[in-house]
Amino acid sequence: MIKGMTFIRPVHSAAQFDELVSFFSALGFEAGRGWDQPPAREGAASRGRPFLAPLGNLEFVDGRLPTLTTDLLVEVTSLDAIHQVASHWLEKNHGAEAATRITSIEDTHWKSRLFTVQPVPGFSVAFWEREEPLPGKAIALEGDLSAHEMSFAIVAARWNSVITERLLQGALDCLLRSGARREHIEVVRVPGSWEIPAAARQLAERHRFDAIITLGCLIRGETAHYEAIYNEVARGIGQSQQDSGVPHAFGVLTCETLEQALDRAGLKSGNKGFEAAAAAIEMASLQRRIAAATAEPRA
Ligand code: DLZ
Repeated sequence: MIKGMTFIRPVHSAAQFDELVSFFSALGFEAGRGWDQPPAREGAASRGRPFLAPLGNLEFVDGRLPTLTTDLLVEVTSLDAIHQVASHWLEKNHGAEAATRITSIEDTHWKSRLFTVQPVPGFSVAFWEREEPLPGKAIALEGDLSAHEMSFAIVAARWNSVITERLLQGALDCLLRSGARREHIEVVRVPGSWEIPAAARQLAERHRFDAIITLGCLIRGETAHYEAIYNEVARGIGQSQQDSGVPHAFGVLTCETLEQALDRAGLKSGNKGFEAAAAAIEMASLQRRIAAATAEPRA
């Protein structure tokens, strides 16, 4: 099964390597797991620093290219903000030369806007944004799956921890791959699912988090008053969401058996922790978009 693609870019000096790492970090790319290799007997030392984006693809083009002069195309959602960060980085690192290394934002022949920047000589990146975010579809307000600059709290129950720890790993995996930073994720553990609503509410009321992710596992066969507990947990989480206005993702599994719970925690039927985190990101993003779209009264 294909898992990922890596576009390797050799850099021929330590200074340029450091500059590229600084530039890509400044723009908010998530850093992958880097590596440093000491000098081998007949070779020099080497190091690698991967940068990740939520989506990537390798595109072959026959005919007119989207842009002629670039090594890498990066699709973004806030092109003007990215242009500002790139210009600022260039001014800080290259002073008077900065203006010669970045173009202004221009329309393309493919219903998009684009600019090109050269963080180091010989390597250029083009950033672009679609004019129509959903080509072919009616424009609707929708959240995306970028968790960049977002904060999350995860409330995980310890009861049935063999399941809830897997849900937690799934949720963290989703948040980190989507651009959230580890230091912007607060993990809170509670004894059982019954305690999730109280902790979720307290966290939501701080208004420090863009969304709350709740993770627990109730197994019918092993839980007395299963229906009553489940209903109360669901009601409590829903009420915390409505009262606070902070999105709460519901990742509390309700299963007949432990085997069924394992399937939903990463074995056969996906990982519901991952899915809950994706829903949390989308709702946090949607909330920002609704706020932005409705800030000004219609003319
Ligand atoms: C007591 C209990 C039982 C029987 N079963 C579960 C369960 O399947 N999943 C779960 O998350 N928690 C369970 N609990 C613990 C309660 O949620 C709660 O933590 C305790 O009753 C203490 O208030």
